Amino acid sequence: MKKLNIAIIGCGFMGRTHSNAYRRVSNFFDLEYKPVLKAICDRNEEKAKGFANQWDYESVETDWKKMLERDDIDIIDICTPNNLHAEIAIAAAEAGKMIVCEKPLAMNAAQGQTMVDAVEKAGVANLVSYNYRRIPAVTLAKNLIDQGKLGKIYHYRANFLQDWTISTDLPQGGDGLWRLDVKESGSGVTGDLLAHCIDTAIWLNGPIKEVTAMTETFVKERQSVTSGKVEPVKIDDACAFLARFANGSLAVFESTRYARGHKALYTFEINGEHASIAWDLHDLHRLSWFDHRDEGITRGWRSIHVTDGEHPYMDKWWVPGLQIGYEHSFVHQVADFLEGLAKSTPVSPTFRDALETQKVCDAVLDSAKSGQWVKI
Ligand code: SOE
Repeated sequence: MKKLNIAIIGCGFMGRTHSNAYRRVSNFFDLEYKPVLKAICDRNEEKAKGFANQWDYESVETDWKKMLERDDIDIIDICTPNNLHAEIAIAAAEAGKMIVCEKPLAMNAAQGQTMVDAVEKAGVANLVSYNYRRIPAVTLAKNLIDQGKLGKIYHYRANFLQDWTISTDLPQGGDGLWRLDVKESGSGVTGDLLAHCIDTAIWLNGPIKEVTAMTETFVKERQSVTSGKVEPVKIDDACAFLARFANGSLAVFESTRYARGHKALYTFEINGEHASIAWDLHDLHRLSWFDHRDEGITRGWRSIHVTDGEHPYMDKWWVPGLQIGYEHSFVHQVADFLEGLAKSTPVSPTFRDALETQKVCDAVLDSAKSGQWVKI
């Protein structure tokens, strides 16, 4: 196995999911490359040292620019708040590093375009972390659709519901809470949660042509962790939009952080001429399937326990019937990326693929402002 040296920037939740993926991938997948946790970077030195200790990183940096100067780093993995993605990715591309970037690609599509230009000019491998594609039940949905089993698709429906920002006492900015500060996040649920739904939707059902949206900011002011002052909240707390796909199907998308009782309820349902598919992140190892071609007397919704060796990725794990979970989607993502490197083929979603999602997010936010349908 050839060693591939990884440097992650950011020790938050995503820094952990990515570290775990690089650590475990070679134990389960037969690959040409073996990731080595070479360096971890965070502005907060104590935090970076603690993280390095826990995950066994060989070195610590507090300035990400130092990582780019190092010859012993092959992949820069960006797990920072969204406002840093572009600057780091462009500099990393210019330094000739391969790049993995957390979603959403950028603060907006114009910025995303500069990132696409940079990686394509430098010719470096690149990937955006839309991990839900690589949950076996979701990949199975993709395979069934690509085999034409649903026939013509009429409807796409997706939700991503949370409830963690309902308290008016929650401040904005800083660790974890940067998602509430528009200067660091670019948007609220649209870029954070709907971006996942849009990425999956485009992957499963093709391009989105136009959207009409509404957004709401329920809590108008929050204390800023950075300034200490009460400042206006400029993100979308909730967003709902309608969309038309290029294949003629109609879609409804909804996301909020104010759905009391829901922590991370990502669901989608697709209705085709012959069959329908439904999936739910809280039951992620199952795919619901209804096939109108089944014999009438036993026709009904089936719940497929996606744990068989024939199911996507599952032959790499345990034995049929035993489940895997959320963190494995990141392991699959790294496995696919490393396989792409071995074959010198781009692995989706590349920066260019993720730019499509970013364009839809921009159109959704524009439509919510103008009250008009917006074409992508
Ligand atoms: C927000 O709570 C969040 O952590 C997102 O940032 C992730 O992308 C999503 O997968 C889970 O929720």
